[in-house]
Amino acid sequence: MASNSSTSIRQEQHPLIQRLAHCIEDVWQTHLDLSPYQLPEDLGYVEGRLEGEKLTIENQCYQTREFRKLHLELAKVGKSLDILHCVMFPRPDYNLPMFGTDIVGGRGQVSAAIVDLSPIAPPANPDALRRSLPANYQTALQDYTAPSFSQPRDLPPWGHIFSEFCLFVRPSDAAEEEAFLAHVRAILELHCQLAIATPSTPDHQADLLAGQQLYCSQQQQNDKTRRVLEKAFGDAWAERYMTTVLFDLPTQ
Ligand code: BLA
Repeated sequence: MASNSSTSIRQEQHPLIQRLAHCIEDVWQTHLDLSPYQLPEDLGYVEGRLEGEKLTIENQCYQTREFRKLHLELAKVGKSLDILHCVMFPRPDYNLPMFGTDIVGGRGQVSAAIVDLSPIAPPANPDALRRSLPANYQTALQDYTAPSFSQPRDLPPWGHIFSEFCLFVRPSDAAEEEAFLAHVRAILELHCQLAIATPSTPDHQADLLAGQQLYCSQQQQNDKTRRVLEKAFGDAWAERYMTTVLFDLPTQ
């Protein structure tokens, strides 16, 4: 599945990132029927260097019956920063949450590891702050015990898009890295299994698109991601990349 170039960047990355990338591909291939997805122009493999260190980005993208876009990105900034980013965008005629994970590490240490199934459908109760997860996801996640970590991290102000089950930590040792990997695998397997069992319901598309729109506009406010991209590629390129590759919306 991986191209030769992605094999090469991967071999240089933090071991947790290598293992998580392999895990995501494995779960996708096992549970889903993958077709290719064309990224805008040639944004599959990108290298940039404006100030400071070289940034290399490698993207893999697929689509399936239920998902408009499955995106796995690996990025490397010089020798100091390794990044894994993955988002699964549902088609708007499927009432599914948004799976997202991000790992940021470097120099042997992971500083941020986050995974969530984020709610997209309008809240069941109009006064509720959060959008809501489908009932079968809610039940499955309530029944599942997530591992605990010694260094939980606080979400930034734009992070209200994430669910109550969101896990955001700084793994403190090899055992916690292992626990994070196992947790992402469990969440991803659950998601793939529930997604393929979910029927298409075309009548809620506008609401579900609005939910995805909110998710993307909040993620686009992540200044830490934006700054890394701006330093290597400039402001306009970073804006285009964040809105067309990382957090784009269906063109319809
Ligand atoms: C944090 N993301 C970060 C950080 C960097 C990046 C440098 C700061 C690390 C830290 O605080 O320890 C950089 N992430 C990137 C770059 C890309 C990337 C350059 O994906 C891509 C090229 N981010 C996501 C997704 C989620 C996410 C899908 O892309 C969640 C599902 C979350 N990343 C996320 C959060 C933070 C973060 C919540 C912490 C932000 C903060 O504390 O302000």
